[in-house]
Amino acid sequence: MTRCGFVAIVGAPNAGKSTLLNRMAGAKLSIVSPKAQTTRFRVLGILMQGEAQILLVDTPGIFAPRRKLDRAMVAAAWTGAEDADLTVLLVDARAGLTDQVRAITARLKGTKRRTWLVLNKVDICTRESLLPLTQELHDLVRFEETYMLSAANGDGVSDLIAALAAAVPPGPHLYPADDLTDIPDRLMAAEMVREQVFLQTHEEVPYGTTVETESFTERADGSVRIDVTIYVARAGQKAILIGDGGSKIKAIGQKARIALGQALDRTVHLFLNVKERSGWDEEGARLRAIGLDDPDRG
Ligand SMILES: Nc1nc2c(ncn2[C@@H]2O[C@H](COP(=O)(O)OP(=O)(O)OP(=O)(O)O)[C@@H](O)[C@H]2O)c(=O)[nH]1
Ligand SMILES: [Mg+2]
Repeated sequence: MTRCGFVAIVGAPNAGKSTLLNRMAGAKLSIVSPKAQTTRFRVLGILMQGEAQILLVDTPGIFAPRRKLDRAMVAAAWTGAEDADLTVLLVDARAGLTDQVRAITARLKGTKRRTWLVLNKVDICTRESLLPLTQELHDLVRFEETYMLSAANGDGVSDLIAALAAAVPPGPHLYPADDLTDIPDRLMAAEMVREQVFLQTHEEVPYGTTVETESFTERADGSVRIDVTIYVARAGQKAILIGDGGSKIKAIGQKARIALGQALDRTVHLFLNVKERSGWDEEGARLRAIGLDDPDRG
């Protein structure tokens, strides 16, 4: 009997949701950085485990949003949870029960949906801290199951996969067995560039940036030419992104091209263009370009 179901991974920013998705899927599908609010939209990872197809949904971290962009991100996270057969609350065990985690549990508590607790980053925690944290969280939400793991080094991840394979409902598979995700290559290209912006710039620059693929052209030799625009909110951010003599944008392009070549499994010619566009983070069209719904339109 085949099984298939959506499993949404929700949690505070920086809990390690994208790292866990990539680890479980065995491929880099969702971008990761040490900075909070890296993921901006839902990312699907398709995982085959015996007869089961687990449709993992990575979501943006949930926090108190202000900008339209932030509100759209948080809405996408909750929609991911509401559309799923099962929700995994991922908690950074070292950070513990923060106000952000508390706020998420308050909302999860009200749902009748199946919810599991997963404590992450056990590689940087003391064992003694894990049980009291589990207890505190169980006092807030009725979790069906609890797992402890390290998404970074993989410890404990196979147990979670096996349990999810048994827990998703019976039913036909929704995707071909060898698909890894449904993310279009154009969006993957923009994301790999945005990841480098998150890794190579600091303070407000990553948050002032959005990335869109303008053109994606296959060449006769099997390689692909990709033109990407990086929008920034302010002139100062543009100067930082370009760097002295173009050094920063060059470094961003080099790293992104390598990651993208691996993701697409072909030679990539990547061209980056930086444009200033103040207020992009309040623009519905910029949000739709990355697959987010405008939170101010019903
Ligand atoms: N030590 C350790 N670090 C981890 C682990 N899992 C993730 N990290 C690190 O935590 C940071 C955040 O990881 P992400 O996967 O981007 O976190 P996220 O929950 O997707 O974050 P947002 O997309 O911003 O909500 C990165 O620096 C990861 O390398 C883990 O198990 N152990
Ligand atoms: Mg993420």
